[in-house]
Amino acid sequence: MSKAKQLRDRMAERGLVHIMAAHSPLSAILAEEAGFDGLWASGFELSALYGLADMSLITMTQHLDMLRAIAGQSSLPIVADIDTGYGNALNVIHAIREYEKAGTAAVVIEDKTFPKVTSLAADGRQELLRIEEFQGKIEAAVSTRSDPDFLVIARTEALIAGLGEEEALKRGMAYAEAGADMVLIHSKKKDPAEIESFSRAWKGIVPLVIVPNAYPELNATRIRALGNIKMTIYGNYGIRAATTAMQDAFRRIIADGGVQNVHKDIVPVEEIFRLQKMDEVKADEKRFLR
Ligand code: SPV
Ligand code: MG
Repeated sequence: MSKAKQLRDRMAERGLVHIMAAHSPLSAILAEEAGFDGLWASGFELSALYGLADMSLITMTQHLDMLRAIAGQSSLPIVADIDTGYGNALNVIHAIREYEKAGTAAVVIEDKTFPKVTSLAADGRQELLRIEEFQGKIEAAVSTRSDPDFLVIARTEALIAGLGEEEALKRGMAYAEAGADMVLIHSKKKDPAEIESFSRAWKGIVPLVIVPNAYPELNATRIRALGNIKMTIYGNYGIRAATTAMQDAFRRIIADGGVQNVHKDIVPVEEIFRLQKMDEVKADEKRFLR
């Protein structure tokens, strides 16, 4: 069964899937162990991993390289954040071929112009494509996929750009008509009211996806109550959790003048050995090294 089918089946069975951001194979392993339904190959997280802003600075090759490394260490389906699709509809065709070959289950393409500006930044320069042009990109993605279960998710940034609910609904409907399997509606409001209102007003034929980065109170119970949101992506929680843990440990080591205190509060090296599957390596050593 393809990973795309696995993701579709899980959505049908559970009603709502929880997708965790992964910026590395290690974070993907940890997300799988924690019980998530899939992984989000986040542009924001990978950019941050390189110490860069999420502004189309990371190339498709860099993103694909990391995605392949993640796919090699996790059995979870991967939802790839391909930003604007790296250009126009022709770039999208190339991207879909490459992402499908790399083992992706779904892609999210957003209706911003290339190069994009990250969505949550205050005063971000948020320019949107013409609806027809973005429909062309969605149609290109849908007609390029070879696995019919591969999900093409259209993301509208209309609320992020401050264009209001009516424009966001119009865009979402137009993208669903162009063949998108789901519509991702993004918001940077601290209050979930904007997303809840959009979800109640949504009359489209396809389900919704959300990324509750700015409005964390919208938990699974509230999401399920809305009825038409089938996927929730925890878009920057991996890199934020990792940063919190490293900042804390690094600051304590400097403050304490050594690792004598901090070592008790972080995982022992044996836990890293477990994640590296050292037992398998040891068994192979015994078996093959002569
Ligand atoms: C990402 O994780 O790269 C996203 C979500 O696209 S956000 O950064 O909130 O726009
Ligand atoms: Mg992104």
